[in-house]
Amino acid sequence: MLEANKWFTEVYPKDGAALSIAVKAKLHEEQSAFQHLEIYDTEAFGKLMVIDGCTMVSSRENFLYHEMMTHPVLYTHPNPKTVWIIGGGDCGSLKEVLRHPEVESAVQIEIDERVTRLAEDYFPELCESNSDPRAQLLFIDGIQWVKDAPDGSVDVIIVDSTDPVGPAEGLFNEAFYRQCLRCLRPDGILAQQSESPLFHLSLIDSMRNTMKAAGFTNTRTLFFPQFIYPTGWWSGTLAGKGDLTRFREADARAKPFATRYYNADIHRAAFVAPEFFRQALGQD
Ligand code: AG3
Repeated sequence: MLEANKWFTEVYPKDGAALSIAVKAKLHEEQSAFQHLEIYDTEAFGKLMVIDGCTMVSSRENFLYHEMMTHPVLYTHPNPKTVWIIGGGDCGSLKEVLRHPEVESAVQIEIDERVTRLAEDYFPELCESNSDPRAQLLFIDGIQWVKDAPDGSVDVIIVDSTDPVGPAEGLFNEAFYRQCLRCLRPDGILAQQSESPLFHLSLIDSMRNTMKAAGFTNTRTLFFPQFIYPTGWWSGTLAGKGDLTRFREADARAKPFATRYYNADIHRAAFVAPEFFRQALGQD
């Protein structure tokens, strides 16, 4: 018999499903100024961070998300020198971005400083590049940051947010995308986590339409597994004015750092859309 209190469960009420992870102990719990934060020690997934009841990061498999939210967009961009990460407080995306030697500056703009402080305590491996001289960690509202930033001041913006409810809601609308487009240089690319292709197809559709309404000419969605997120299958969506099928393949094949999921063949494969997705949303 399994005891109820041995399990962390995230319920997806609209989808008639739930995910449970066996836990050894709850290590931390607090209400920050923005959200409810929990850290668990789990039986099989290492540490687990939960925000407002939603799984965010596990030690065992966060590499999938963090590699796929960073390397595909950075090897699509012809020459990414400056990168902003909106959200991403656990610092996992920042760490992957900084593996690229051509990146000269990476700014993480996280609204909730407590997420980063907890990551430093419980996921130190994600924070190991925080003291890189190219890194800047800001604890301010990303929406305000893009509003205030000068035109054409960044090459890649990565939106590494929670689900589009609560503090992250304003990161999925036309006004935000317009500001991102204004801040991007001509070859610039916006990359945003875009939820589950199976559960959230209409969200992905509306994100892509909203990106286009904001002035981006091209969008492209990529797919990757993520066990702890709804359906275990996740996506990221790129938006740009340039050709998003470009790929610095030779650079990706010769990447000067190790990865556990991403490689040049995964890059090509990840952008291949399943049939139901193409039928609903079109080819790109
Ligand atoms: N950001 C996407 C998390 C979405 C999870 N949703 C859920 N469990 N319902 C993850 C942040 C990693 N840096």
